Amino acid sequence: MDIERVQLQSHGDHGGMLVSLETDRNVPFPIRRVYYIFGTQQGIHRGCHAHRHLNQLAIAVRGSVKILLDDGNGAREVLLDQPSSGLFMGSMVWRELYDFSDDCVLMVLADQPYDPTDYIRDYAQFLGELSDRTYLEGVVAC
Ligand code: T46
Repeated sequence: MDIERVQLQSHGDHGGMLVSLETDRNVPFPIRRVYYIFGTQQGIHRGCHAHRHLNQLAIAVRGSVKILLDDGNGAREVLLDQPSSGLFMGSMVWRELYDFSDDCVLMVLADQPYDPTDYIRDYAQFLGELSDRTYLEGVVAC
């Protein structure tokens, strides 16, 4: 699965902490966009889609959230609850976000501008596009 936990170095002392995000140092892509999600109500699920091309790094800079990740071959759940811990999510990974704490602020760095046509919002369509890709890769390999 094209996901990875990224441990972010914290700088600081008893006076406070600082985490720096830098392309090619601890962010594995050129940063083209930053957005953050906050004020999510209890019981709400966000996401519920995959991206055809987009790569992202998500960090719970405050509070916590759970993310279900599914690449069509299996699913796993990741808890983000530390500002020093990031989650890289590559393209063609279905994601659902839930159990947001009241104070959660989830910051996301992305390697592309916002593009609604990059979203796959239907799970059956997601599985279909995955199998199309697998077939085409097999053809190229021959
Ligand atoms: C993802 C998860 C973790 C914009 O105008 N610009 C943006 O850059 C984004 C991300 C969203 N929007 C608008 C589009 C919608 O009207 O903000 C509204 C909420 O977006 P969405 O329903 O896509 O939000 P989430 O929380 O379901 O998903 C977002 C990202 O879209 C997605 O890429 O991986 O956060």
